[in-house]
Amino acid sequence: MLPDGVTLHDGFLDAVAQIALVGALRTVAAVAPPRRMEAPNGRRMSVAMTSAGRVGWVTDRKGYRYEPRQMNGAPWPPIPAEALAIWRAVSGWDSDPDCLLLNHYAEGAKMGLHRDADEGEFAAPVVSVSLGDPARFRIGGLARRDSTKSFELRSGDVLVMGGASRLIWHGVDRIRYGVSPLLARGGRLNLTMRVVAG
Ligand code: MD3
Ligand code: FE
Repeated sequence: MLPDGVTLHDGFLDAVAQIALVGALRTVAAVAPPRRMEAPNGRRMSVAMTSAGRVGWVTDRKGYRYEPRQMNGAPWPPIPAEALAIWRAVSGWDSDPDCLLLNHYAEGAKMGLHRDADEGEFAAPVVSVSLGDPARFRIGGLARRDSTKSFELRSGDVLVMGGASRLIWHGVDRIRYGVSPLLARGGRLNLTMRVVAG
């Protein structure tokens, strides 16, 4: 059983759609290369991240925030049409996201338990798409100390986090590196689409 507001579309993307989406994300990464950014505590994240859209999510010693430009001053690339089509199919939200956050997990990368609370519109859901190697995803409750459970996210799965679950704690314990043939260098891509401006 998933918490209220969480919808897992198991195997939403077939192999052909996954390959097309990876191709579109390669274009994003060419314009805005994923970086392992510094958290406010000074530790570098193991996940390499980049963005597309009006704003991108960044972190450094100063904190977490959304910025209209990359570190080099260039704007973020547009959100690919293939990703917008997924948002329009599953989000139930009547406008498009203004940020796509792209996470790359190389062998050994993980993401600690956190909440996504830097956005300006918590009524809108977050839509996540998993590509490549499977991940052990951990999900808790609205309070940090709430009990957690975990399940596997596989290539082609689409997860919608909305309503009562929009601000729950979640993270990625580990990936099972080398399982999926989708990405040439292995690893996992996760993209999340968000509404940052209200
Ligand atoms: C639950 N990414 O980028 S996606 C993130 O697999 C993030 O890369 C993970 O957490 C990943 O912030 C998990 C699933 C997900 C995305 C957004 C959420 C779960 C969420 C927002 C609220 C609650
Ligand atoms: Fe998150």
